[in-house]
Amino acid sequence: MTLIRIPKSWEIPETETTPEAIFLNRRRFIKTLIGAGIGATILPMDGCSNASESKTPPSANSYSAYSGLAINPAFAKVDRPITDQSLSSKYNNFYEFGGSKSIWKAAQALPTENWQVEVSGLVENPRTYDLDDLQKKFPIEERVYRFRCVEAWAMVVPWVGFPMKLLVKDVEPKSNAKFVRLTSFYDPKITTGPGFWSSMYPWPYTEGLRIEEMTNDLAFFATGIYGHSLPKQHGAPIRAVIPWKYGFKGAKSIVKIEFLEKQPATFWNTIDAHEYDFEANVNPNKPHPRWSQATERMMGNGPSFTWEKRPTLLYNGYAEYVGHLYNI
Ligand SMILES: Nc1nc2c(c(=O)[nH]1)N[C@H]1C(S)=C(S)[C@@H](COP(=O)(O)O)O[C@H]1N2
Ligand SMILES: [Mo]
Repeated sequence: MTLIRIPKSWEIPETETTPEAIFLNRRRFIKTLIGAGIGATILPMDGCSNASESKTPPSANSYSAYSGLAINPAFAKVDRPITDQSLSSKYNNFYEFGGSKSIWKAAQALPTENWQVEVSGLVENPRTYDLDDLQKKFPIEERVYRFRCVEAWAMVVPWVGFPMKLLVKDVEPKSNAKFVRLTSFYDPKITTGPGFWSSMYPWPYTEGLRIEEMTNDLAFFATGIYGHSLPKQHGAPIRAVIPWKYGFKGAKSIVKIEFLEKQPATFWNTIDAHEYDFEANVNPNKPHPRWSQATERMMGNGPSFTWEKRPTLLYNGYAEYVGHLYNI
């Protein structure tokens, strides 16, 4: 039992419900400056929380429409309306391009031409796919999924892509492969992120799954959203979507997929394992160390940002698909 009252997320000002920025900001600054012999008391605690997301000139967010897209009837809709793309495409987490939610302009610097994804490690068929290979090889479909960030904001979006299990089958993991590590694009000349302190993060961004999680029906590689290719801020040209886990598990702009025997170190888990556990399943009964996870803020589906308070669902509503993985 803790005596510290955990405020409901609605009671926390918006700036404090961004643990993946503010918290890190403070903690790592404190560590670094203390390391440099500067006392923590003189720190401007919030002074660095605004990312310089306007450094990159805005350019057209160009993407191409998928034609003849198959909608998977099993995932054609959920019981909430689809979030308007004018909202979801302007409220993102992509730390490579800034520490705020408004990184969509800065993310246009991501170079997505001639993209390649290297698959290696404990597999029979290591290989490098280009984006065309992936989209020809695996049937592309649309799925409407709930999405829940660990920070308590949530949305409903129609992803376009293919189930991870098809790729797993294609490369044939060896029997000792137990985990997968997904690595995001990183080039410090381009992914300049939240200014000078970006170098304090354990770049590149990596995430990981158990193989049984990766081969679950729901685990998805998205190459598109809303019927068109992924905008850069959503992790173009290919990102992971694991709808029963907190959003940070879904690495964006993937360049490498490695099959491993041991659980890999991951980005947020390395920063703070207590706040960002490796499993990271959405669970209303397991509070984040700094706030309750019992409710979520669903992004409005109108033209402006409104937030609807909703109860958080166990496994984000996907218990029937994934419950057996966790012995419930
Ligand atoms: N490479 C990379 N992937 C990432 C992140 C990131 O900062 N970098 N943020 C994660 C977090 S915390 C969330 S909530 C989702 C946000 O996805 P969206 O911006 O497309 O909604 O991306 C995840 N994938
Ligand atoms: Mo997140």
